[in-house]
Amino acid sequence: TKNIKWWQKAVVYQVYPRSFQDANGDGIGDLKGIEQRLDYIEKLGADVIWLNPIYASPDKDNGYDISDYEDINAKFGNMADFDRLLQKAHDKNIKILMDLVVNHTSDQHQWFIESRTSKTNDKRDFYIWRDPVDGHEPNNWGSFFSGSAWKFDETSGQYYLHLFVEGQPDLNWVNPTVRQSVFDMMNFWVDKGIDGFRMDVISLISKPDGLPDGEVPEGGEYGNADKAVANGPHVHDYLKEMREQVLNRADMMTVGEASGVDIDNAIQYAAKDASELNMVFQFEHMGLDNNPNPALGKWYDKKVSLIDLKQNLSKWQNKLADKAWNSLYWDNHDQPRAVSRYGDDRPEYRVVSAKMAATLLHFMQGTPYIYQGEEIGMTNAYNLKRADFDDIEIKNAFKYLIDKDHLTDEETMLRYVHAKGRDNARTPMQWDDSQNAGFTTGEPWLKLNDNFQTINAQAALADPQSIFYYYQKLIRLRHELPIITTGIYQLLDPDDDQVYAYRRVADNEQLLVINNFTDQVLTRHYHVDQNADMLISNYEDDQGSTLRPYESKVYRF
Ligand code: TEU
Ligand code: CA
Repeated sequence: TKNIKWWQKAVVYQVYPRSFQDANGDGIGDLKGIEQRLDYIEKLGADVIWLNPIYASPDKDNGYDISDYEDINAKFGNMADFDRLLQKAHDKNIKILMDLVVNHTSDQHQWFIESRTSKTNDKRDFYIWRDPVDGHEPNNWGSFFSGSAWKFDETSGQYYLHLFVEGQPDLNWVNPTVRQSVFDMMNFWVDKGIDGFRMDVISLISKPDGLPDGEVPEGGEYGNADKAVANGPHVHDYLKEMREQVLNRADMMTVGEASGVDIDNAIQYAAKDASELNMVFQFEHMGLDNNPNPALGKWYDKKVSLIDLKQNLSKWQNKLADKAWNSLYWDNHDQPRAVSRYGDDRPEYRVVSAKMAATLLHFMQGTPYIYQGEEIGMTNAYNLKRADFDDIEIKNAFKYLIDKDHLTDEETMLRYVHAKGRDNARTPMQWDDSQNAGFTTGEPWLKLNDNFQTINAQAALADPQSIFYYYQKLIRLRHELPIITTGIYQLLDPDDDQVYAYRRVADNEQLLVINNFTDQVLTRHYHVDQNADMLISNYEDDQGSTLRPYESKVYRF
């Protein structure tokens, strides 16, 4: 319990503002809507809200393309609405984590508008401009969202780099004026009293010298920019500089979204000495159910192997212990729904398996993140068809993988999108069974999941056995029992491909966490002390060595 930081005991609730609550009937969630729902988040017991980007943006990538960092997207409200939300959250002892998107800006940001006017403009060097090579792109990098990562600009005859969509030009962090401008902007928010930052693709800000080609996956057209760019030569210097200029000015929480980061990198980013960040979102467990054909990347519909999942999560638990700090997540606005991916969203198993997945994650060491709707077991949105999708990643994937590269067919692709697409997480929050699920009185910006009449917050709040109250209890247990924060993690039976069991061990106490990952009745024998208490379970009684479908139980002794 000594030296435990507040964010090590905290549970974060992620709010995707566009889809949380619409207060003015325009079909888009907004800041006033979040304010109206603070009681709900307080009831759940979360300590921190992470807000996805709410800044001015042309919304080419739902707010991850920012045109003014110090202004609020008019769809969401204005700065007074933000200030009031922050105040109201603080009144409830809920902290607010802001999304920081500084690998790139929007092409509508003033910096880029000036930068693209000419080669000699004093903002030219704010971005990454290169001459064509033999009339082509400067290197082979592909964008994360399909196609080339370079866009030719007629005005000056040069290309600019965009690792994401064309409207997201990458900032040139080598330029000290860029770094200073970013730090000044961050301090604007720190001065408002926000409680920390979630840093978008922060592992990509330092590009490798000479921008070398990336490896081309078999059957693919472009080089892997993620691998080529992640953990570049100066990223740790930049973060140390950010720590000195911004982060040390208050007791803040920081989490770096870190694609392409392995254990050794993570230990550097999130080292205990707090010279850089508090923790990172690592992606390894998110890639375990990728398509075996690397050219298709994440687009696939087979479930993860439990053995692989155990191996991976346990590696992170063990290797970061005492050196750095883990973040724990099953889903977010970029990932499908946890119950559909790691549990079983068939009606008879949805509730029990959502609780199982929650138990598995919430007894690990690290800071857990709950994505809006996860706490009521919202599922993937199988009712959306190609024309219904809004997400640029999904749209481009259809366009390239089917129409252009012929790597798959439309029907298969739709299956993959139903399993993995980002819009699964982005359909509006399901509050009740009224029209549009209580999300909006207008026309929702993205089609609702058609199961909202059975799956909604109102129903969950009325049912003492609901997933909501199970999450509430998980959060309370984490606040009350230091062993969940500090205990040593020990995986049991790494070769069991049906049950994920582990122990947390402290001086005079231990927890035994048992999770049946299947829809089968199984028999397993674990050593359970005579005096053990059942801390939490998703069934009403304990049948000892018999494990019912998706049964989860945690003993304490
Ligand atoms: O995501 C970064 C990232 O790595 C994504 O490409 C992720 O792999 C992908 O969405 C999974 O399908 C962040 C944000 O979370 C995402 O919403 C943004 O689109 C992206 O950065 C660009 O800012
Ligand atoms: Ca609105």
